[in-house]
Amino acid sequence: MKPQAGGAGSRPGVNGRFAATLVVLFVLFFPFASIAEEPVEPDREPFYGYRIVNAYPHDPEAFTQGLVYEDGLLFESTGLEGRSTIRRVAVRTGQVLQALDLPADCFGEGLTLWRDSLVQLTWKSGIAFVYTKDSFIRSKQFAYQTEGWGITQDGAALIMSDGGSELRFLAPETFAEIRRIEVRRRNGASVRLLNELEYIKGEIFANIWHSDLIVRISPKTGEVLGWIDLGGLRDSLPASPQRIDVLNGIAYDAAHDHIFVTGKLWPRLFEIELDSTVSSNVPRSPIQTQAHGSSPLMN
Ligand SMILES: [Ca+2]
Repeated sequence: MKPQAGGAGSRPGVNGRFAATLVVLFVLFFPFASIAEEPVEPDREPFYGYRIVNAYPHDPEAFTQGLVYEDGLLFESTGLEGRSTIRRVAVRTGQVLQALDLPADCFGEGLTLWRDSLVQLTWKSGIAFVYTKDSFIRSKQFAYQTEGWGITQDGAALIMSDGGSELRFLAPETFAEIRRIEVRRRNGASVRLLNELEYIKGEIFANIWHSDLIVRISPKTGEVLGWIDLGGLRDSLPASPQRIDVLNGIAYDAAHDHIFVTGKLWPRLFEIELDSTVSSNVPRSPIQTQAHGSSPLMN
């Protein structure tokens, strides 16, 4: 399809002040405890634009929770009890080439590749399943104490989110915690609801649950490096018999420096290219931050 601009381009001014006023009104009239909707500070944390390179079919029944790309194929984890799977998917057709059901009481979550294995989290079962990459034979499993949301890896450690503002670095062979970081904005506010993850060129990209935002994170410090607002992708989603749910799913094609993104029950998978220009657009999705220590919402 024809590439489209997204995100970048506008300048601050009347529109920015109007949007800021809307944010202020929102905070005044919806004073939820522990969640603060903040106006964007584009001079402090850059918003990066993007360009749609391609759009492909995506199974509208797939409640996408984890997404990984390798050699022209996607590996995908889907959620919901009784409907959770791990699957191998052809990018261009969206065809599911191979799928394995999870136990009916398990809710599939994040997914990552580790050498010749796939590691899949479950939401509340406290179990990570490990499969052979080629045949989906379940080779072992790990136990953990937190909720499982997203997972990726940096070549040395697995990196896991639990819906809060922390990311845990785990030993790939034992799942033992090595260290953890808290994701914080430059103003000190922690960023919660970190969901699906992808390690891209030395940064961690994370979906923020219930928003169309991806946050770019320093793996060393947890500092927010920037944002991408993918709300514009919804304009390119066709009508679907299913209720289209939230953005979720980030996979990286290093050979082309492109990113694949989709969402829960989305009928499209998008291939995008990041724009190096920094946008001052106010995002459609308010950024949710909270004081340290508050508990995450339900995934
Ligand atoms: Ca991913």
